[in-house]
Amino acid sequence: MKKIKAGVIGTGFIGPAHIEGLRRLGFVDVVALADINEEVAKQKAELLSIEKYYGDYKDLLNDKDIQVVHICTPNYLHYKIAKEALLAGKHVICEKPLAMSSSEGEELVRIAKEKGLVNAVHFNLRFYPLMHHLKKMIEKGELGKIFAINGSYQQDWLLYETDFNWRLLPEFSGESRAVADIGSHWLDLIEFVTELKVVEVYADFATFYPVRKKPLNPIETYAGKLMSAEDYEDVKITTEDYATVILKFNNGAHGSMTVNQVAAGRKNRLYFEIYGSKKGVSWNSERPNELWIGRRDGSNEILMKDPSLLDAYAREITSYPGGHNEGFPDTIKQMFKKVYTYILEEKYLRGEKPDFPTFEDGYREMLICEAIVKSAKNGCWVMVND
Ligand code: SOE
Repeated sequence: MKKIKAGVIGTGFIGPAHIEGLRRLGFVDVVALADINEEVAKQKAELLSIEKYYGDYKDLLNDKDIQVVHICTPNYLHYKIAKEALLAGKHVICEKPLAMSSSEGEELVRIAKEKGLVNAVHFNLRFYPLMHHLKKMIEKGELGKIFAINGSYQQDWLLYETDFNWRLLPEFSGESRAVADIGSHWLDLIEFVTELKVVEVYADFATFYPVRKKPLNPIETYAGKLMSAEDYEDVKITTEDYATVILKFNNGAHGSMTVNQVAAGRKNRLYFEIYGSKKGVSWNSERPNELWIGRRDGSNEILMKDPSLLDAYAREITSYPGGHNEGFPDTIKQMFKKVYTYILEEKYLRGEKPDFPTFEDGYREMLICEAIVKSAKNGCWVMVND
């Protein structure tokens, strides 16, 4: 079988997860990686058994073997590298958020279109089979008219003032932190399953630690949990630890989203509940194989992920029978399977609609995020530009 060759830029927390997902497909060879300098790149390449390594991402972009580039760097590099990769003729899979501003996002959408290249943003949470199933339930009208959508995305890896990461600093992560980092997943997932659009937002932000203690040596995402409280310097923090956003949707539904990166005990929990005129549903990413379905005039139920019980659209992204849990790494594999099949079967050359999140979706999240930041600053309702 013909294999597609990929290169991964950035090998912190998420880069190795991309590499693992790609390897599980069987028809993709990860031939090279790039990191901040040659020494780090070499170390990571040995650790991950990757043939070629580059201390400068530009050399990876010039590598003629590589057809697809994965951008797994801190946020501030996404736009710059994605643009250069597209101009170098590579298909691009970029981490979220796509860029630092909607104008950058819009430019990437335009360039990808002009170049006719495949582009994807890593909103992998769509690829829990029950999320694909729920999308079909809603499409078939099983929930009725949607009235209310509420939920949260909460984590505790930044709970202590000694927890530190590049995401805390606006020059690396953008003006917003929690909303851009994890709120973007929640918003993308809700718009994906409901096919509704957020049209107006009202936000309240809080930064509980206006000053944090930064370790003198670099550390990776989530690694702070293992450090002791010494050798730190004080750093001023302006990005939000917490946000609650009230939402209005284009069908008249109302909702709210809370994001919190200092929520003790919540490791990485995306939660939502959607209430319609016929049924309600709720789901939590820490128990991803269970969907609660609520009724007023009958028994509530828990639908367990089992291919035989799912819509064909969801069955397509399950790899194991019921009772065999599929989790976070599986969402990555399933998303990449769609993207790489699209490339392999040259669907982009025929203009077929991609069935995965593209730069358009990344741009859309940038627009919502900007409206949320504006609302938090000005204390008023803000329309989402479209
Ligand atoms: C950190 O909050 C993070 O790694 C996010 O950036 C990811 O998108 C999420 O999947 C896990 O947490």
